[in-house]
Amino acid sequence: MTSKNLDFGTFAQDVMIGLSANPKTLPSKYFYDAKGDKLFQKIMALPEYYLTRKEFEIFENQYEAILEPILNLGQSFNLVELGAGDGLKTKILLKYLNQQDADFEYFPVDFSGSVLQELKESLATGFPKLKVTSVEDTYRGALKKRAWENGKPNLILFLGSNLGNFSREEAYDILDHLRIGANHNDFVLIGIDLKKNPQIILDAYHDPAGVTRDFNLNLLDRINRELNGDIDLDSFIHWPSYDPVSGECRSHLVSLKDQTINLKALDQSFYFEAFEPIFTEISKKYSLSEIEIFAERGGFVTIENFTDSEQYFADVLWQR
Ligand code: AVJ
Repeated sequence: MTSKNLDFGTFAQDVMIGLSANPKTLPSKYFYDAKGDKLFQKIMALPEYYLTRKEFEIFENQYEAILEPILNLGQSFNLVELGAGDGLKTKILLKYLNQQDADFEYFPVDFSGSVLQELKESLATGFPKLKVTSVEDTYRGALKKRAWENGKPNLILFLGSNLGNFSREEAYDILDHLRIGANHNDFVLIGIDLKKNPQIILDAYHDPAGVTRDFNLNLLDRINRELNGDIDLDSFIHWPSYDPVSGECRSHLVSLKDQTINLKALDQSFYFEAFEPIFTEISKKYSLSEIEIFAERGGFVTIENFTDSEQYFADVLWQR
């Protein structure tokens, strides 16, 4: 069986479980098929989606300080990236590491095979001598298998507020996997979206151009395409909300009417009451003090918190 078949099985199973639950849910990791990857690229270019630009600013202005601790080891090392995406920010690091003649290998990890393929191609052009080994897996799967383990120190990147896609409890579980997956003295750089004016946060997930709406609805479109569904996408609306207490931005798809959807590939139907929601994504925001508690509970020492000029975003550097 190929890994594609495995993914397909998992998607079918997870859709089955999610739509049978009350309240209904669908896992956000399934946003990222070829169409979802393209939509996310468009999201990153939206004026409202400040996250990417802010983290880019941090990297552009502070790459030397970010890389100083790993370079100071004076040894060959591994650069591991969980959720590599298009690698735009990472390329700033790669460029500097090349200038410094650093001896390292790059291990991009992503759940999307199409993303890894594109990344590999763009790296082959921009960084022809770079040793790249891509890992198609979930964060937890990759941290358990540790395809990069070769006795060298690791700098593990977990950028782009990807940790925000997990609730507090799940985030603790991911951090456990990180602690267990990292060796003593390894470094971890985590990109975290900070709590800020709630309007700014909500706007980032509710753009007037409707790109985020299409991104969210792609889950239903993907069900139609891959599971032979008959879902009328116009009968659902994209509904994000932000709770400034928990820092949770939560996205839903709300059924505008009483309806039954049929998924022929699963030989299943699911009934929706009018205005019944499907919970699709959490994008959690943190304060710097909450992050410090995370580091301590996770068994890491904070080396430095890098932030942008407006303190919208942080990249925190921890050592195991
Ligand atoms: C890629 C998970 C960081 O949560 O901000 C963007 C995904 N969802 N707009 C985020 C996303 C809606 C994004 N992450």
